Amino acid sequence: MSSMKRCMHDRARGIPTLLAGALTLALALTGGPATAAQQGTAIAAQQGSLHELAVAQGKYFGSATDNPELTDAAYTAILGSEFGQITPGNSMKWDTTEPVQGQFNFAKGDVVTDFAAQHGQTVRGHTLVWHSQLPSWVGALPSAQVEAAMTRHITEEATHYRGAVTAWDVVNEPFNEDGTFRTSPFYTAMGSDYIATALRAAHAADPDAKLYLNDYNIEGLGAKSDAMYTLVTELLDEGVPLDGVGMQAHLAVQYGFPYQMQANMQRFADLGLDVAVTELDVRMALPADAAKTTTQSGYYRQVVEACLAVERCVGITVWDYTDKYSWVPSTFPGQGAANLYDENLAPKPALSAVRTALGGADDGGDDGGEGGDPGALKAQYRNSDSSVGDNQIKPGLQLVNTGTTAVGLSDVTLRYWFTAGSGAPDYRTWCDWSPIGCNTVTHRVVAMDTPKAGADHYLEVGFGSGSLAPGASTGEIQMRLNKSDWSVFDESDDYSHGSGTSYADAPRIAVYVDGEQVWGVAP
Ligand code: G2I
Repeated sequence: MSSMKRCMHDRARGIPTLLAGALTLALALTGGPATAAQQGTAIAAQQGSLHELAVAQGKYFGSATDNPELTDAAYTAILGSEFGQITPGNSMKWDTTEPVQGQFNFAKGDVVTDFAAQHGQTVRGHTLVWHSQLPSWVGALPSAQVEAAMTRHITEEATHYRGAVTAWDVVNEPFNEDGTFRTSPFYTAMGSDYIATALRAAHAADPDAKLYLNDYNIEGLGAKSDAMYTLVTELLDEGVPLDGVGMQAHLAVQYGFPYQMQANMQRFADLGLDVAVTELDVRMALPADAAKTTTQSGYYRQVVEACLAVERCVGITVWDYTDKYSWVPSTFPGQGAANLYDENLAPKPALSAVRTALGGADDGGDDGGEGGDPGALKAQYRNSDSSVGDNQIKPGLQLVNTGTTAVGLSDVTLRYWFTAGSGAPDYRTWCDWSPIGCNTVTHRVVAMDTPKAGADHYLEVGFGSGSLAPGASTGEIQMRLNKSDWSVFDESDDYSHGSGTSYADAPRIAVYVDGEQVWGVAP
């Protein structure tokens, strides 16, 4: 068992103690009565902190942090109680740790690892080799000296944090958007070989740390994630020490949800790698409004769902947990509100969405649904597949709002149950066409813990955003799925399978709002 997994299990055994201590902790750190935000934290902790909920699913839940914030007692109370993993946002970067060649300074990073040790948290080290926040002396070195400087930097830092850092972002952001290698002093001096060299140096310095390559815009299928996939395949073939791929997940409501995030995670997992969501936030153009907030909650939820559906997805880290300390407004003027808690450390709808997605009890907070009567939804189905014995299942689905108020779609999911038969246990799912746009339709296959007659898996269909007006239908959503080895199904006994070729009400397809069933009969 890996050190990180071992630690997660140890923390799971420690839950009751943590729960009992949550309110005391909030009070102790401020030395006075708990503020509203702290009381909120204590209540949340009684229901299970984000990390405790994640541990129950075999994952961790973490947050970035930074040295200036660690003097904010209200902030650290939540950081220490809700999160089981922290990542230093800046304090382990090269400009901080080796500002002058050969002069190492780990004081700021040590503050972060000390905080983690005091709160039973693991630390993701971020980052050993990156083109940014790189002191100018590195770029000024003659090419022939860059490899030695890089190896020395990695060796010193990874050795210093042995035992305190469980996973390293060894190389950060190696790719351009089109999948070509990004230019940096390292690439200029060594070509893409710098990546293997860096991984080998990190492994030599700390053989127990999990070693990652980390990048943004590789969350979905696309040119950049293809480039990462090709790179890691080659590194593994060459026997280079590599444990995982970090997907930063700096999302924005205006850019849509990453295309096929779960399938993308799964393809890396299928190579034998761990996957981690390392820097999750979901920004928006300010001011926030109900629609953007609903979309944001849906994105957070979908990231959690994707991670939960992929066994090798080890956990999720948010880049930081509060709007108070977000990097977004200074980098994208006019944008913000990207985090789970607002600037006053009050929980936002996205927090409820994450908590619910992790299997926690709904705390009664508004998690971004748009109100309306959630019971007034129904599923309709038609069979778009004439063969019951081929290698694909093709349900046509539509969702209808039979009520009198609009329903926010980002909290709605549909389930179509089927039997897998023999063959590969992993799936490809497709939305082939829908008038609402397949890019707003999310889909995955979930294996049931307890198989039922005609059902050991279900196709889950959800929505990234949007709302359904009273009386409206999504129109048809042409879904399709296959096993990764294209082996055949026997659909004749599938619970949700029907033979009708035009749309009709489908009680064997269930509709859920916020995970609560509002239509249909489950097997
Ligand atoms: O840009 C967001 C993240 C993208 N992925 C890699 C991460 O390392 C990166 O983190 C951010 C930090 O959260 C920011 O805090 O990286 C930024 C720099 O690329 C950090 O911003 C810098 C400011 O630009 C500096 O002016 C400031 O001195 O933070 C520094 C320390 O507060």
